[in-house]
Amino acid sequence: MSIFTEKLGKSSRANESRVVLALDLSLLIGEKDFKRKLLERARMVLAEAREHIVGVKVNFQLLLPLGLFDDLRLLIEDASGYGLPLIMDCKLNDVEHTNEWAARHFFDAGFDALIANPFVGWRGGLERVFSVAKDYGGGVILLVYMSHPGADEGYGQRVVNSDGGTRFQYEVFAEKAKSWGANGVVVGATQPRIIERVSKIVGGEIPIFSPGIGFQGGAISEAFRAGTSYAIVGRSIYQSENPKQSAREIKDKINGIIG
Ligand code: NUP
Repeated sequence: MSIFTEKLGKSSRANESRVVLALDLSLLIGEKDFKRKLLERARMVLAEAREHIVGVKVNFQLLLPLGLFDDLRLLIEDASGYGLPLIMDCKLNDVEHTNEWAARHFFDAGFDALIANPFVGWRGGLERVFSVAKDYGGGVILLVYMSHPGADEGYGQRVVNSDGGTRFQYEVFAEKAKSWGANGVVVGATQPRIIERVSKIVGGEIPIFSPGIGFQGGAISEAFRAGTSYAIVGRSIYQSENPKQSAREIKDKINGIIG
């Protein structure tokens, strides 16, 4: 078991939560003092929501303006001080030497896991990312089916098997997640039937992370009944007037479903 998986389990039990906070606050460049305000707001939302979440996911909205080894460090230190694992949503999608370089930077900076795109394949694609993650005790979470409508054009296309039959691309990716030793898969909360199918393939061995709740139209109840393990929630928490209360409500709703 990776250190990431252990840390995630521990914080989930401690906070009784299955909610990963997507901290995607954004301020426009040019707004006066925008970097300082962005960092302050992000730290404030995290401090408010911390007891009700299981981890934090960071995306370009914070990475680009704050910088991995600059101001973002303060947020990384906050999350780690709260015992919350940090996921970098970089969706690695390049050739090996670039992927490996990025992965090393993210793990060195204190991230516990990163998200990668299985479309690039194993050899010369993600193989070294998995081995670097192992060296750090970090996790790799694979995109299996994204939450937006256009996901059907790639993850949802039919692919031909060696025997001439067809199946869905996401079914192949769910199998790869198992054989590559992924620490999680992403399946959009907007696709409960696909969550159910992926859940059958990964068979409880790999947690399913589902973004797309609320703003993107996904429903907590349908996703968790279908097999989601953790919800990834951004705007419904950080845009709310009371992030603490919103995080708690989402957590309680999930706990009411999974019992
Ligand atoms: O399929 C995906 N859908 C998705 O929304 C994969 C993702 N990583 N995300 C991310 O999850 C998205 O970039 C954002 O950081 C978060 C969802 O945010 P929200 O829709 O809850 O605000």
